[in-house]
Amino acid sequence: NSLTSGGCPVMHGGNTGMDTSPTRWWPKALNLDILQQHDARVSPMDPDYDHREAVKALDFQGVWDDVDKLLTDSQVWWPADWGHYGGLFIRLSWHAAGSYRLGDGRGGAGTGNIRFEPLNSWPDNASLEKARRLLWPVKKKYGNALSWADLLVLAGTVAYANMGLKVYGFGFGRKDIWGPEKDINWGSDSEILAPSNERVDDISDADTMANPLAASHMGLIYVNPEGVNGNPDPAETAKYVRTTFARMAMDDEETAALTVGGHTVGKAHGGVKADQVGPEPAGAGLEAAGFGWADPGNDGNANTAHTSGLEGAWTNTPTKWDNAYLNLLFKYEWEPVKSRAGAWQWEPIDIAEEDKVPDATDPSIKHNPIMTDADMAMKVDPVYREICERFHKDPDHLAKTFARAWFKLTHRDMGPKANYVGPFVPDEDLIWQDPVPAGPTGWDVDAVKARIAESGLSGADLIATAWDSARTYRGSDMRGGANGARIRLAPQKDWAGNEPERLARVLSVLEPIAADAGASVADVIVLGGVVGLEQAIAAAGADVSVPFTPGRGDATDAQTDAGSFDVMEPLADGFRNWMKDIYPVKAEELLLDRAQLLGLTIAEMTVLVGGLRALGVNHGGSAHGVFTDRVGQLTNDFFVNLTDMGYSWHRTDTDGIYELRDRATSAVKWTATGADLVFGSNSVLRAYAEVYAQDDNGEKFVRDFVAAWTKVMEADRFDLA
Ligand code: HEB
Repeated sequence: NSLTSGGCPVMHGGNTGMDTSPTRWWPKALNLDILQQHDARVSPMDPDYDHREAVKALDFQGVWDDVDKLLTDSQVWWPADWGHYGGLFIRLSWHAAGSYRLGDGRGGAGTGNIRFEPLNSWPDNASLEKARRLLWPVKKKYGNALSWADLLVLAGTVAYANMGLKVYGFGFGRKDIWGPEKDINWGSDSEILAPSNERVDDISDADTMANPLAASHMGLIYVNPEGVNGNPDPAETAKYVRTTFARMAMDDEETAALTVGGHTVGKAHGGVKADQVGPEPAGAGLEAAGFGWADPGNDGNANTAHTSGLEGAWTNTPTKWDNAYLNLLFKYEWEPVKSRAGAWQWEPIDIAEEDKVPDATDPSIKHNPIMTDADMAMKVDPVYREICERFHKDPDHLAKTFARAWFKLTHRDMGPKANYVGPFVPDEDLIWQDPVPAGPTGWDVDAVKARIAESGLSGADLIATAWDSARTYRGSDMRGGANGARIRLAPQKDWAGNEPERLARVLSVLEPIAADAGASVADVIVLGGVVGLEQAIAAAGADVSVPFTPGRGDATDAQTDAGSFDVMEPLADGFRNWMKDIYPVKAEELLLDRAQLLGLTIAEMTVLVGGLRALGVNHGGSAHGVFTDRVGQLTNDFFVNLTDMGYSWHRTDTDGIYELRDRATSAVKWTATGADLVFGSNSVLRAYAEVYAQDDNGEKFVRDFVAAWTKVMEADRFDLA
């Protein structure tokens, strides 16, 4: 501690480094930071700034043209290979987008997070900080309307178009963040680039990699280019390519197209031995100006740059979209050799002079083309090989498949098409966008409310069904939610978390009501929640109405990629006090994770849990955490009783289940889970629970509950913005 050490005369009482967090002594305590990111105090923009509106005024063609000009405007401080930044910009876009994982929807290009740690300083992202610096004049010129997040993926798209690919389209509309994303678990590896063994159970089976991780090492976007744990063996690498790309929602054909198309342009950079390279940006001195990986061998020419340690280009036409990659891959036998920097790569045996690659600085010098172990996997793995042989014979098929896969790669975490802005948005609906048709709005809301109220469904039925339909939403990739009413389709209707029998019974009542009124089922499910809540509020003696905005649509089976919805299945829902199984992760951690995906604040999570307990909507009707004698009324009893010292808390023989006993009589009054008691035991959550337990906040509790509830119900209403 600088206050007590060394007698330094400078007052240093603030925690200004990363190593002095005041809570570091209790690493197992619940860390609520993930609910406190990107809030109003963090953003430098005016409070009324709305990026979704601002981006609409962007000069889209102007940005495109300016990026296009930049491609061949080589700068002395980072000269372009062959005078063309296309390869570098494409790698920037790909690494920005490629951190996405389907499992929890986190990662990806959507927030511009590659500008911040850890991604900014990951070894795999070396030199991409230079690519962003090259793009800065465009960002500076177009200002607020052009987010970094958009520019990062636009750059590679413009580059492909410039080099001759017919690109599929581009949507603007990504919103920047202003600091590291704290919610993403990138793995628990002991160090950056730790052996893959730390994240797989069985190194020969890539599918045993810890979920939802989608890279073979901490610090890489996908796989080790030199081979599994650095040992060249394309058949083994193929398994890791398949697993990591599948976890990013890419099938074999898309994966092959991306790999082939990616390495059709640009080069790898192995200037000096790895141990001579300077520290990454976050570890470098101030005078590095935000750059990292200083390379002592760099003499100011492009051909001395260092990035990955592999060295060379894949084709002899590295600034053109063409079929040269597959021509060379299939024409020659390849052998593993060490690059000048000491990395494993593959080079052709007995290559003809005309197939050699001109040097990036001096075209009179010729080099062997190279392949990474992952490129060789395209030839060695039988499935990839068959796909690549087809691409080789039919370059048009490759171009089309690649263009679509590139669009998916760079837009996958933007949610539905309603979030795309600008003139380059393709018309076609794509299944991975989870399309939802617009829903009717002209119907009589009050009449439908009356029919729901008379339908015989209980408040708990209505509230639980509405909650279940909406709780799948995840802000990480803007998928899920109540819109589309996919809860009535496979696979969701059969998820254990949705209590399939109860759900079928409730839907059989609500669907005819929707049909009669000309409303969507999606709207009527949410409206059912409104009816149930308003009854529960009235029963508690309060008078607060619950907002409702119609217009949700009903998706069809044909609009639903059932396979890609499997990852959306809730395996736990702390809001309904349920876990499908016993997991190594605690109930309260799963609750926190879900609250973050729903975009909730700590207060919103707290008020929702307490309110839902009082409403008696636990999964399977369980009584855990229902600390009230008037179940079904929207009261703050959960918080009042949680904070009441009249009860003592006890573990039971069942792991994760607790008892609350009356101190006077020792009688068991209630039972609870960690997702209940954490609101009384964790110091931060207790502070929030006390707010809602207070005598003066009974009405605030109801108002806050309704606001948080409505936020969840409308989380996916991008059509309203
Ligand atoms: Fe790549 C580059 C690896 C995929 C695109 N890559 C590169 C490199 C490496 C790699 C190592 C070098 C770097 C330097 O600079 O040094 N990749 C890889 C792997 C994979 C990949 C392992 C998996 C399979 N890529 C990919 C994709 C894409 C790409 C998918 C897109 C689409 N890359 C790329 C580019 C480049 C690279 C463009 C170049 C850069 C320059 O030029 O700078």
